[in-house]
Amino acid sequence: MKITENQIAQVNKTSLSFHKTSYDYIANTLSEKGHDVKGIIDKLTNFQVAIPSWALGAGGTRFGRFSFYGEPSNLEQKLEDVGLLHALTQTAGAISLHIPWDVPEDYNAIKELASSLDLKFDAVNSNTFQDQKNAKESYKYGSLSNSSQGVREQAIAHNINVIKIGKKLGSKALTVWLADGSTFPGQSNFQSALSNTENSLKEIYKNIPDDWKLLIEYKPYEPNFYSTVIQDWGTSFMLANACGDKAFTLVDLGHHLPNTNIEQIVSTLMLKGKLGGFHFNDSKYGDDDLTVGSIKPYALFLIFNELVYGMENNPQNPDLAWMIDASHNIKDPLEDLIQSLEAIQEAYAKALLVDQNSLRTAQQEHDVVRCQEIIQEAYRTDVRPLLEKARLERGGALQPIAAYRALKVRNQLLKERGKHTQATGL
Ligand SMILES: [Mn+2]
Repeated sequence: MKITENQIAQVNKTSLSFHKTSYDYIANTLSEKGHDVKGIIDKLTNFQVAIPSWALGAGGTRFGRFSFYGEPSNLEQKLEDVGLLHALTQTAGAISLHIPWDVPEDYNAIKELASSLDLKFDAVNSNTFQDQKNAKESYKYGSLSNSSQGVREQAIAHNINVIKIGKKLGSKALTVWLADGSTFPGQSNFQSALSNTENSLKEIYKNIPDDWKLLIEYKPYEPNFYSTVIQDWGTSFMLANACGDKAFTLVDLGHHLPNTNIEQIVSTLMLKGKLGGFHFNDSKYGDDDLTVGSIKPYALFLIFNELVYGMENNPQNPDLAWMIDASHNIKDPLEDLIQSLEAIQEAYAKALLVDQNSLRTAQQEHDVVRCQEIIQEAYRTDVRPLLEKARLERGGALQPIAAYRALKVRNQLLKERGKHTQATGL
């Protein structure tokens, strides 16, 4: 299934007049306050977030999985789904593949399909947290950190193979997330596990092309419940430094213990030029993988405030790889992703409204109340008409969820693919 610009234009007709009224109001108000509204719209238009191939099916928990039907069952259909999201939102212009779930059979055909849908290939992801069929070694007790050299070598070889696949597709980064760690005290020697991981990452790093990045993701717990080898940003930062200039830390919002000040982590890493990638989701308790902005929208805004500050003031930090890394246990995955994309754009737009000069002055004058007023003035602005305008200018839907429903997308997918298709993923 493909959504045409004409279909979207038809659906947009019903809300065009309301959009004009609300956009004119906010554009005039912001202009009067000295904001460059066109500049903000341009930034929103250029902000593209990758969709991971594993987020297109119903997620699940270890207790059960409830399909939403019509799920993509092969790589072509996964690309089609991201194409649908991109057509509606104009902000999902990339897909992030997971190896071995998404190894293309025909590289040229896949690349052609992607370009026909206006999609790029974002970071490729390796998988050493599951055993693959016919694998010689098992990752039960870790991969890059494993005390067995044979296991480490298998995991390193897998990552090098993922780089090769990514190169053929035009991808520019490898993301490594390890499930390595221990579940019981005494099970693992912390120092050996960390040294092994560092040495393994250095071997992988040797194969990172010059125009690529190695993104090292961290997580405090789960699937191991006592220790994780790369447990926090500090460990990831240390390993990235040990590897070299092309290695960076990747921040996943859900990979923090409750109440961690993530915006400060973002700020520190950007100052040091070592923030390479970002995974969006939201959580109440742990790595809940909920819709972005559904639980803590203010925290998301504060994080974006630091990202915007870093993008404007830290030329030492490279462009970031943005991706949604969420699960959808009980929602239509595509609707959930649309909501996440909207929340990301909303937080970004609000962060762009923070009056950085006034904030700097208020900070220097130690006017704490004024500092808060400046931040919250931006947060309280309803920026949704700006998002609508950015989508409209690129031929997207004014109201993507409403359009998705009006065009009966899930019904159509169900008809084309059948009820019981199942996507690979988490
Ligand atoms: Mn992640």
